[in-house]
Amino acid sequence: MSTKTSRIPELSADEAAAFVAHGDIVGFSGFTPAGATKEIPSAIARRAKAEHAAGREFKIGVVTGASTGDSLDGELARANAVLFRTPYQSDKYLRAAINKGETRFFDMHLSMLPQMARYGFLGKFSCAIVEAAAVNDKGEILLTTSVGASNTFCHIADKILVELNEYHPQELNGLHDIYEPLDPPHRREVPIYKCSDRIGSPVLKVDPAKIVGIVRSNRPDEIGGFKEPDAVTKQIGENVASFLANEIKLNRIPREFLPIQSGVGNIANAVLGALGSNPNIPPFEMYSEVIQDSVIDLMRNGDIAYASATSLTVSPPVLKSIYSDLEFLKKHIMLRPQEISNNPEIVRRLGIISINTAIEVDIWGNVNSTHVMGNNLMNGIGGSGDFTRNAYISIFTCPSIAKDGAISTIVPLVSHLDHSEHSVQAIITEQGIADLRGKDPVQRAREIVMKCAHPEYREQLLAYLGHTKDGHTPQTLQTVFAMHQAFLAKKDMRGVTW
Ligand code: 0RQ
Repeated sequence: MSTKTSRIPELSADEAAAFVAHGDIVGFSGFTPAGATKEIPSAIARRAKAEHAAGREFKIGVVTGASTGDSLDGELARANAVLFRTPYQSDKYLRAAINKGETRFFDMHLSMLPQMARYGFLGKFSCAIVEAAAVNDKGEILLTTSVGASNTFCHIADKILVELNEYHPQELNGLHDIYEPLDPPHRREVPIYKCSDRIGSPVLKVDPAKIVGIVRSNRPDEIGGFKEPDAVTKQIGENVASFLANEIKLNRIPREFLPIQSGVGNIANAVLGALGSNPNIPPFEMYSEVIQDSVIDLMRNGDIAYASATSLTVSPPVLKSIYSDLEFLKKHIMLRPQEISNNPEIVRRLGIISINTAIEVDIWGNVNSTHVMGNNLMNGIGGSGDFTRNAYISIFTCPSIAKDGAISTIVPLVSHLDHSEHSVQAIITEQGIADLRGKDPVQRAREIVMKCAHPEYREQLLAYLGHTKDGHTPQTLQTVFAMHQAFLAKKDMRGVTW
């Protein structure tokens, strides 16, 4: 693409921030810290602080692809500049503001965010602020390490500010595939039949008249490293790998295997590592939302053949190493809008095996991915629902205990519900594998307690199950939250009697 930008003014970050007013709804690029804007949100935070110091209100609606980095969520939260936030976050300052009720947060399936924004359900977007590796007078924008919802934000916002980050080479051209479906009643099928199908444009095309300025930067994504797998996460990973290897043996997964979706974090990293090193699992493809460090290692070893996602969430040293071999990168990786990477139609068509992490799971198979003890938001549902509900096999992983055993992650009833028993097919902890397919509620409960609960909690949970024989799902409403109440009262779920 040409990089001629003589018609677009170059601005300082503070000049760009002046385009954003109190009460505006702003769509920022970024899906995880990958591809998130940095200079302009920091300048908006400075502006908010100055406005507050002068006794004026200044808060904006912050919409992104998913979580972002400290320069966006952290700085804006510390400046008390976030009126509302959606669809996902993982920043400790923002989380605190949300849990204190200072910032409104609504938790959304990530595939739905772009269409809800287009339908007008979230309000009028005044501005899109996106990070780019290149931009030109024709309104072509080459995105960086994520696509997220940037395409939609640029199409629906009144004006666009581009943060031109020279850290990212222009040779990235060819990594992205930008495709936005038409809205009902004109929508057609999304024509992706295998992970590597390319259906859109390598650059984002916008109305050039809407680009009001370019701010130059040169900064890596604010992505931290991962903890090395410990005994528990390693065991969870090995259990997932042996479950899937056995499914191949039983001819329930085709020999050539099916595409994998995997969440982010330390457990997901360990699971991918275990899949890669299991000799009974063939080299596989990923149709996922996030590509993290472990995927790149597995790709170099030939264990992962291809990965389609919406973000390249790798640590700066790993990104540097792949930027030194861009042809390898473009041969094996494609970044798509989150509306496509997480699209339920494609998940169902490709037969994706989804692997996500739970905070707690109940004995019936319901999963809580987002809240601690019913009240406090952790991060959000992210893409876990997009994949789980539509997967070929949907798996949730978690350690059987948290906080040194004071919490059992297996409980009589989840204190918040994100994924219901109807969508969840297997639960895997370091203790074992609960296969819920084809089982009624009582069979599922026995399977989960015996295979997945920590031995310290097994008797207690079985005693709950034996409490009543009433009904199809023999629940006892009077005591169902006794373990949670015990934790709130004495910081320990052990020793509850029914
Ligand atoms: O707390 O950090 O204080 O020790 O929760 O738990 O075990 O380190 O797991 O980092 O993988 O996060 C579900 C939050 C897991 C994440 C969740 C405490 C525990 C620890 C973190 P500490 P771990 P992870 C792809 C798909 C939803 C979105 C999703 C998540 C902290 O995976 O946000 O799946 N998922 N997206 O001690 C109280 C319990 C607990 C508990 C754990 N039962 N009660 N605290 N903890 N269980 C990503 C995207 O969509 C972008």
